[in-house]
Amino acid sequence: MSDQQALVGVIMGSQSDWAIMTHACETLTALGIAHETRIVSAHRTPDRLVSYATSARERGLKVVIAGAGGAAHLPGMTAAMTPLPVFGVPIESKSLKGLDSLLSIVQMPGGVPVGTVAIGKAGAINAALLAAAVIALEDKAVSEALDAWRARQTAAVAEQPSDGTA
Ligand code: RP5
Repeated sequence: MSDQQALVGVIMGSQSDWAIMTHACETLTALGIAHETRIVSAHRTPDRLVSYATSARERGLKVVIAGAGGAAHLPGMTAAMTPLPVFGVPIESKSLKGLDSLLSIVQMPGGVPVGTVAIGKAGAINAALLAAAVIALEDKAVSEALDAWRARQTAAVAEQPSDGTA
């Protein structure tokens, strides 16, 4: 989807976050939503963060998904510098299992919101689905793709549990 205008910016604090953030991108791709990916660290590349966040809206992005771990300032600092909706994905950290990431991202002061999702893969997928829901408000194709995705998910749930031998 690199030939299309990206609607969602998927950013992450480190290459090490990609194993989780790739699930956000896979979900966006499944829904036909053009997106871009960047490594943007609040601590290691602060100038890149300022440039990315302050230009996000004028470049045509509609939503930013930001994943970070540990002292996870990336989503909050991004939200401070763009009026776009920002969804924060807490990455599981080695020392505190992502609780540090979660609290860093979710505890924003009133007035600077970050929509914070679950730690790890589930959060990355759900951030993409939330981004899709925002875009679907004004995009019929994405709205239909999201409806179909949800219908497939529902259809995949068996009525009865199985022991796996059937
Ligand atoms: C954060 O520090 C990143 O988002 C990452 O989750 C964490 C560790 O980064 P690396 O030391 O693996 O580059 O900024």
